[in-house]
Amino acid sequence: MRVRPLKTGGKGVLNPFFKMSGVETADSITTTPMKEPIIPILAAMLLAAPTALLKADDSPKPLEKPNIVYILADDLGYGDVQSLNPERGKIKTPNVDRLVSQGMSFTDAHAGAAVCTPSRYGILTGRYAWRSKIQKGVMNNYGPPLIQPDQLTVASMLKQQGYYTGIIGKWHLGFTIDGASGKKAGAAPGKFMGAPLGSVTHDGPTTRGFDSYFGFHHARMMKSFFTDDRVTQIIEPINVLPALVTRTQEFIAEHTKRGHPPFFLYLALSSPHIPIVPTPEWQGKSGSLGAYGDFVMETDWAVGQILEAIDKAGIANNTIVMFASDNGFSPHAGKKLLESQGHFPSADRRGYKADIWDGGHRIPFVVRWPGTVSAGSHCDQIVSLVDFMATCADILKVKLPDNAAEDSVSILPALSGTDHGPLHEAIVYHSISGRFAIQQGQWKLELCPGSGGWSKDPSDAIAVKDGLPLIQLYDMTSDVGEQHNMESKHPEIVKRLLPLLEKYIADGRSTPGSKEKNETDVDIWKKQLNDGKLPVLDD
Ligand SMILES: [Ca+2]
Repeated sequence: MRVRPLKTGGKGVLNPFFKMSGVETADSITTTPMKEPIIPILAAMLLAAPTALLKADDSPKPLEKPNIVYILADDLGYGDVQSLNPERGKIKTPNVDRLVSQGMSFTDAHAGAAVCTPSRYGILTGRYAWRSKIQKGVMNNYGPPLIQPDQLTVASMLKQQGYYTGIIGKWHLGFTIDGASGKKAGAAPGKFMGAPLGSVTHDGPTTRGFDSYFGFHHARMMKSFFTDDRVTQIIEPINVLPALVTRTQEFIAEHTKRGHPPFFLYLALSSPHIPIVPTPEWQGKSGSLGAYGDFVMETDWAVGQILEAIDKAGIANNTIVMFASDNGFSPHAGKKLLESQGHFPSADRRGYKADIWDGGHRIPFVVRWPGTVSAGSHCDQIVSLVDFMATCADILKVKLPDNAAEDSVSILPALSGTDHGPLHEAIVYHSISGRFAIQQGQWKLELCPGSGGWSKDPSDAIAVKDGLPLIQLYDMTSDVGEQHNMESKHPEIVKRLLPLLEKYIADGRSTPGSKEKNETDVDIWKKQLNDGKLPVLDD
């Protein structure tokens, strides 16, 4: 199922971590990978004096663990990256294109949900957000954190492995300000949405596995910038992206000094989400593509600055760089103008951010890891952003507990070119209104009659009014644009996929392991959005 490599670059050389798979895969989350050359020494030690391994002094020196830089764009469409959408993408993105040429790009990568909050929850926890309290929409204000205090995050897991963990940018997973939510947080109503200087949070990112935080909560409150647990700066939206870049450059320089532990940096960019505010030097740069085109170009510049900082620090060979977007292109960013200019931000897919159709949740996803990932390779495995946690655990040979990363599957076999067959049994998507879809191989079943989101061609309400079927089934190999509903032609597929989704919900997980509990009841049908109707399915 793989086409690789498209450009130069031979078969990837396996990272030494994978060559030592027989050495250590213990249950402990504190397992430490070791250098390959040590294996023969270890074997000799085992033969000569088995107890020697128990002495700390004789422990092998740990192999330097790869740094992990996860760059998350906000609302960047798959088709906004020119090299991924060469025919219908008109915005120049040379830096992300360079990353594509140096790493593996995924043609079928998806966010766990079609909007910010639940998508980010999935990235950091490896769990679909509809298992948490949030069943639709996003967090609109400050508020109690969605991630539970004792819940393992990818940051806390990596921290246990000796990583320094930092987040720069947008959180959008809830925290309270001085114990308060929303406007109670101190905003002057109608004037300034955000928390004033000096405001303190006691349940922010630094309580969820991150050693440091420099950023904001979400777009509407992006002026209030936190350093760790308090607001230390008020930054105008137009200056936010440059501020994130500067702080990231400093972070990389600081954390690559000799003797510093490996780091995980989660860089959640503010762009190209609204407010669309390119700086003066980028205004007009995309010509007829407007402010959004300019802002995507500035976002691409930001990625280039980060790659340059990594090169400058001399860590490129031991740093995994991942680049993704949290959901599809937002239609509020001016789709009419862009499409009139021949630029199609969802590429060949139907719909946009918020929708259950692919335009809502199919996103650009690129991984660069010299020595493991073949340069210029492409992968058509269906993968999810919720796979991040299991992938990191696999790289570090950590066994995750049953009550963590319940929906996360390691994509390491795809990255190292050793995958045979699908990584996921099936994958679940969720729209802004809480509509579900499940995809297994070519078949995608959607439990709603319309877009499930903002698109009106048709929206669910219009589809119900028009008497359209209350479910949609698409063959994503022959009908990638989701134009031909096959639900009546292939009831046997519906009968196969629906119980699988129901099982995933009931089991509290979609991966092997003990059954876990969701944090609330999950309403699979949302029949109030169907005028109270449920689909009639053949027995
Ligand atoms: Ca977003």
